Amino acid sequence: MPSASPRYISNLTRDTYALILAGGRGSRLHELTTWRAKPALYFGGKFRIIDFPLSNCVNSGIRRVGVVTQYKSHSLIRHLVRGWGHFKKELGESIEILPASQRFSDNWYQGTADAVFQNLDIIRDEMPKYVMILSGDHIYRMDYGSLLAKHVESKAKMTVCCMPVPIHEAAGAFGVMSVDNEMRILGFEEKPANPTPLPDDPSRCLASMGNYVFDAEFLFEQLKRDAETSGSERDFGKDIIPSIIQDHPVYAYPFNGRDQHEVYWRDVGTLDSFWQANMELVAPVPALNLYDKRWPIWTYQEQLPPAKFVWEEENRRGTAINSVVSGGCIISGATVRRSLCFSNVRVHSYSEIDESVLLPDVEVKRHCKIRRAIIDRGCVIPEGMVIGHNRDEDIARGFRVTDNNVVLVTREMLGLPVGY
Ligand code: ADQ
Ligand code: ADP
Repeated sequence: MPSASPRYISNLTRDTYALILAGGRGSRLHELTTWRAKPALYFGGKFRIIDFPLSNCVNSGIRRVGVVTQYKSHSLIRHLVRGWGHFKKELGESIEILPASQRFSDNWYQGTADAVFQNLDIIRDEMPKYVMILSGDHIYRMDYGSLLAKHVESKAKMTVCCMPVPIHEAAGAFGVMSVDNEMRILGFEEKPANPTPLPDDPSRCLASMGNYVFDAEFLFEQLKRDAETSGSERDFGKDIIPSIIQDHPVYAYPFNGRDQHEVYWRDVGTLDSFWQANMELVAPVPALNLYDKRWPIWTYQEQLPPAKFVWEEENRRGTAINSVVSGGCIISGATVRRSLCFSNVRVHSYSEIDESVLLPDVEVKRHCKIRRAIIDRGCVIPEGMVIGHNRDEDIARGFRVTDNNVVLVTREMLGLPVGY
């Protein structure tokens, strides 16, 4: 007998429409998001960031999803069409791409609430009982079924996912809330300079993850009211939440990870945090489990030959240690340590790669030395180039070097034509 699937479709998830907000600019990722929106950014050896909320939806049994796009959406849309285009309308499944199409006004989406408001008719057509609004920017595994169950059980009109975060990390970065013993939200401030600490832990506060569940009718009413309110920035964190917590039951839902063991949630908003979060994955036992068959992370997968390691002679050993290497890669006579090689990466003889993230289609020619670097898609690193060993030299070459000495190299910086 096959074992019962741990994934299930409950009435709650069936009655839910999820809207993933994927329009963010991600400006602190600099040249890495010049050509792609942050949710389209590569992550973890073969994924894109958007694959995480999308996989959470599918694994939780939510099969009706809209993805709201705006900024530099070409790469994102291509990925969605290739990787997520197989949903079948006849089976009640759909993934719809909702671009800022200026359908109701001359404006692009203003805040996050406006991005939802401008798609109200599309959501209404689906007649969901619950609408889940998810950030497309974060890496985590979460069973949205438990969140929906809690939302219904507490008779909330809106539920906000939250987690305790050190005060210094939350200040100016997250929405921060205070709650009563039942987790009803009593106060909410969007990105306060001085967040209110938790009553039992002065070093931490309760931060919003930017993921919300609404009773559908309540959401529709509030979005209409907000659209008629002058001075509103049309944003969930700035406008909607603070304006409803007094008169309506709005609850906080603490995020516990996929299975209570893994409280992993990352906002890879900067080059340093992007590099760091990728590095965490090459640890012998990473905090994020990508190998859990019960919670697969789905993505677009090109048909590629297996990764190959060529050891030609004693001083040309093709090896990768504590690294992840994707399909289509050939590591020939080179050493790769604590690094991630995305699809189709080539590393040639006598080169050494340490603590680096090599995005798809990168080629490293012979005799290169690369350390603490993010090499953008399609870069060809010329023979003998040394990266990440001399800060001044890297800056002089036009590479971007962070305060933490992480080096970003793009095709443009190498003088290669863009638009690979
Ligand atoms: P931020 O992440 O700073 O704070 P925002 O920049 O509005 O809020 O982005 C939220 C999500 O919406 C992101 O996934 C982004 O890509 C997307 N997005 C932003 N503007 C959009 C637009 N016009 N159209 C489509 N998509 C858009 C929010 C909350 C905080 C919370 C943090 C957690 O406001 O309260 O603490 O998320 O990261
Ligand atoms: P290097 O500069 O390290 O010598 P090469 O591109 O010459 O790099 O490739 C070295 C080795 O990698 C080859 O001898 C072969 O074993 C393997 N290799 C390269 N390309 C392919 C390929 N298309 N299919 C299979 N193996 C390949």
